[in-house]
Amino acid sequence: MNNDEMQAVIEELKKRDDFIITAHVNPEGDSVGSQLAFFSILKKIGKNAVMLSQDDVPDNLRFLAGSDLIRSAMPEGFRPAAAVVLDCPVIERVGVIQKYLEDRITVINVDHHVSNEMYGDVSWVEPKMSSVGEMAYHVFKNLGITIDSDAARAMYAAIVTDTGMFNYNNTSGGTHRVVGDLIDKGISPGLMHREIFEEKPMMQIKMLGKVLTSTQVEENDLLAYVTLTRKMQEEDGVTNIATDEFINYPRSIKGVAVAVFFKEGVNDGSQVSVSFRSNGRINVNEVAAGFGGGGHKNAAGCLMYCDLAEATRKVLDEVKRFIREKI
Ligand SMILES: [Mn+2]
Repeated sequence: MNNDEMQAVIEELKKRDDFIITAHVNPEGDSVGSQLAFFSILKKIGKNAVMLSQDDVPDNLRFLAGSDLIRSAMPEGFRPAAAVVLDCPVIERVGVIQKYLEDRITVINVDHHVSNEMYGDVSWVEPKMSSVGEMAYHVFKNLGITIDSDAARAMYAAIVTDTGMFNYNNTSGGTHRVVGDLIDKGISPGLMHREIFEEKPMMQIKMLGKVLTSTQVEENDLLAYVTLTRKMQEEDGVTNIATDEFINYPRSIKGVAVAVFFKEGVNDGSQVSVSFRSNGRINVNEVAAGFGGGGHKNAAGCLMYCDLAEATRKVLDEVKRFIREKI
């Protein structure tokens, strides 16, 4: 662990009084869970904090206590001295919240993406940690403050989502020791799992069905990809379905080294979001970086500003080049 970086962050938390806490657009378990964890930390050391997010908390995370306090605009008259920016490899990932990060505000960058640009006045980055939720746990421990069951749930949600239910390679012994302690605070993994992963809207399952029928494999089954078109999304009149798990299906095909998920924008057909997963050696962070995106070695993403056909061709060409080079 980068202890000096963590200490520098803790010093900033102690030094200031009024904070905003924010994370990336399209929030998921780690961004919401880590915001709630840092909110709890700041409250417990007697600070004022406001959680800000461009986008709403997704339905499956609204059971987390305090998630209703996450708002999209700064409260009237609140003048923060510092901003805790979580789970964002580049500052632009906060979206419109960036307008509140004026020059006089100290930016405290806490993240676990290997691609992090160290943009903070203070930056603490742990590429080996599963999640920012796991990092937050170490802040609690370091400050010697009690983790109540709400904070334990928030950190558990962050970790269980960012590790793909402890399936991904970012799950370490350290992750499990943290989770073991969180469970000892009285939380129920079964209930957490049910809330986060098994309260899906029926339409999500139907959409998954359509996406699965699009599955293609190439390069001797080393490359698998699926596509969600704008038309598929519009057919059923639903466009706000959570699709982040869909990439796990092509990834789970035997022998696949790289899986790709193409999702055509609903409002704007000239925008395609692309998710990558890899099993083993191929670093999809590098693939995504070639298109202005980023992430981790085995999980990354980028946004393409072209039509679906062009995005598919460009991305697959690049993935194939990586496969031929590395395998
Ligand atoms: Mn994360």
